[in-house]
Amino acid sequence: MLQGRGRYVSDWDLPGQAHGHFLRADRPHARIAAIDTSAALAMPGVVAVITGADAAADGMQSLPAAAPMKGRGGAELLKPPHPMLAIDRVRYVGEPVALVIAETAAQAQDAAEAVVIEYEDLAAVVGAADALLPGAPQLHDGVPGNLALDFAGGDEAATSEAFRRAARVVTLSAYHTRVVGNPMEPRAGVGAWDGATGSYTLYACTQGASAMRGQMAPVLGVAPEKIFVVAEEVGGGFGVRFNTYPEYCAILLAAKRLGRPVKWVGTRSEMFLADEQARDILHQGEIALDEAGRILGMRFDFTCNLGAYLAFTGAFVNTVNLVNVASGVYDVQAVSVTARLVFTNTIPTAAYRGAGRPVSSYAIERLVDEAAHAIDMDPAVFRRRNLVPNSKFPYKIITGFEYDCGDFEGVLDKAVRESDWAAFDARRKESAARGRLRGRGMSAYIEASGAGGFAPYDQATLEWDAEGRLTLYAPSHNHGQGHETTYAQIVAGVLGVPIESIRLKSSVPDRIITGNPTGGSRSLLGVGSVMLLAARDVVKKGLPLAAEELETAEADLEFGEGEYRVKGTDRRVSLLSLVKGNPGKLDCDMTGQKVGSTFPNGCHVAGVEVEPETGEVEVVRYTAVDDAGTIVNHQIVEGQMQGGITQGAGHILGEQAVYDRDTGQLLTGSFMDYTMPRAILVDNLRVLDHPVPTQTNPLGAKGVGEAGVTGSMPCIMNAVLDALRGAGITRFDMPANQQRVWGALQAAKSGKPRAFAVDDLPPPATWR
Ligand code: MCN
Repeated sequence: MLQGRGRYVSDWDLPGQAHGHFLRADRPHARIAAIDTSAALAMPGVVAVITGADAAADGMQSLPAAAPMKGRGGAELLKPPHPMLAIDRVRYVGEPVALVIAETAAQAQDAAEAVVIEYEDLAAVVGAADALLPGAPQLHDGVPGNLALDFAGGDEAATSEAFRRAARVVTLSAYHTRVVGNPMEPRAGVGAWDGATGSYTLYACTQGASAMRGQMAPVLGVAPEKIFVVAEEVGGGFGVRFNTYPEYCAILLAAKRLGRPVKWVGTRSEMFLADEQARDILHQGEIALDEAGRILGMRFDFTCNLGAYLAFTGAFVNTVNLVNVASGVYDVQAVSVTARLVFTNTIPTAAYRGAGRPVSSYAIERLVDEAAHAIDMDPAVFRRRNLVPNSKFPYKIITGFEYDCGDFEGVLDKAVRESDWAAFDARRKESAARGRLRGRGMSAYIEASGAGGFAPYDQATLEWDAEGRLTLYAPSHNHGQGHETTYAQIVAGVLGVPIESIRLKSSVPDRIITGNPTGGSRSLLGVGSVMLLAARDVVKKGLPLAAEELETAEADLEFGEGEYRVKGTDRRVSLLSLVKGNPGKLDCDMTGQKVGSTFPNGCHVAGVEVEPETGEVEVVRYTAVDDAGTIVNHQIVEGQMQGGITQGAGHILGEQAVYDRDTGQLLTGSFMDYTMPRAILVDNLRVLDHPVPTQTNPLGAKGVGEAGVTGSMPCIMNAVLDALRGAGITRFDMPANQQRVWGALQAAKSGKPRAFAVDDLPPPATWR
């Protein structure tokens, strides 16, 4: 990378390649009456135009989707077909309708304008709540009322009973705004077909080849082993590079049809219309309290916007990840979660850093804060009173999951201490003296990381070269998480070889490594654990070789610092000399056992200042105390937390994808309209470890890649509202952008306060 030799997807060029351009739907919902490609085919350089009908004629199938949980009464998730190129009907602005292939990318783009599509417009709906209304436009045959799944988790009866006993009930509804992932590298792909072996190769920006292979195999109608996915540098993933996409399948089909590679490089504007988006969830929450401020029960109802089709992880984020930590860090056994997964005429939504857990954490931690304020109790004291005490681990939560270990009390106490929580009034006064409103917010979050149920196991391969350099092959892809460093640290730590002699590779041509891609903050505890086991296996394999070399029994040997020693003597042989003398014998191919979920948790405290004249919010202090289990590399963990916290701050303070309700167009389709967070968004950010190692994986590690987002979103919003309370505002919700904050302040000043938050929704029937 430093020498400029890093290869992103658009850096790959294959001999004889043609270039593709996708013609996309310019309207949200319409029947395709006819497509005329004749003028386009006559344009200079044009090789072919492929439509949905062509793909269907070639036997191409729907993109698949995971169905992790059933709905009420065992109902199945409804999965309508998701074609790679629209057939008969388009359902969102940006949906690929045709792939134009030409000798150059510019020729393909020009020719796309000559494709004539005759549409018959249909009524469209972009909001999930609207799509559920009687008479709403219907997106798919076989999905009545646009409802893909009516999901219920937890214990509804126990929860209702807790609410009947409550001395006080506090409610909070919120809309979790829709966001665009926006990795730095716009999506691109180069597809190739090898007729001799009947196999496809795809160069793609991906978080891991195995997921892509598994998802594309049923679409293309080949075994997963017939698909190779290559990715060297990937400019960011953030969850939206986890799944395969229609475009990837279409360029592979095109490569097969034409017998030559096809390359497509998306633009930033295209990514606003073509990458999976995230969140867009309306929720309603309710908490039941007793006289002493103890939580008796909580219930949440989510209305989740799936977009026009079910993305592979679309149902996952809105079911499993909304219930797996439904009671948060609190000792409460009466919790229920319901969610309705709804189709609308928008871009499909899917996993995005946190993948449902930030939504769950936001619902819990905003509600808990609201409850503390409602009973006039310090939010830190209220939380402390309700935490799962250390004496109760392992703690089984009502939705079936188990927190194996933790020290929630110690984490919160440390956050209170380190953030100087008690001296807040002095800081508030000091800010007020400068004309600024100051607020303090807390969140005590927990999330499930790591189960990685998409692959049967994780594989790691360790291969030595003749010079004693080691290459590690992993199924997970590194695109900013520092795997080259941490996996190498783990292996070097066991083998005692120089860390700089270790290389990491994943997603390489002609090699299939089974396992989970990068996602769910599981790479360290899943793949990292297998690296540890593989390194230990190398030491074991070297034992007979060392014994032979030293003419002694294996039992007389010990291994440390890269050498085998005859115990109690100075006779020794280095691992590297055995590697060089026995080519291939010390390579290792290891498959690890499936690891379970881990439960990273923490307590975050944010201090914000609001400038009343402009509505600008600044995060002026942030203290994060996190339990990520055993830490392999603090600097990397700190970087991951900084990134996650800033990403969460970006979502709260500005990011929002907005659709026009009337036209179904994405109004925030470029960086002119969509606020991307900046690195400087969170000032004075401190990340402190509070490790409680888990027994659920050999490393004792818990995931960190997403925890920052899960912790920071409710924390910062709680702080903003706390600041606004100083101006008499009691209800406000994300996005806390300048315009909305200023609007709320102006309304409060004028004596006609307006709620900059969703209205309280009528309670779902099952709650009463
Ligand atoms: N680590 C550690 N000690 C721990 C836990 C983790 O040293 N106790 C290290 C790991 O070795 C690894 C890093 O921290 O180098 C992150 O590890 P982990 O929590 O296992 O997460 P993953 O590597 O699986 O990364 C996935 C996670 C996800 S799901 C998203 S989304 C995300 C994220 O990581 N996308 C990112 N962080 C990102 N960072 C960058 N720069 N770019 C993205 O797209």
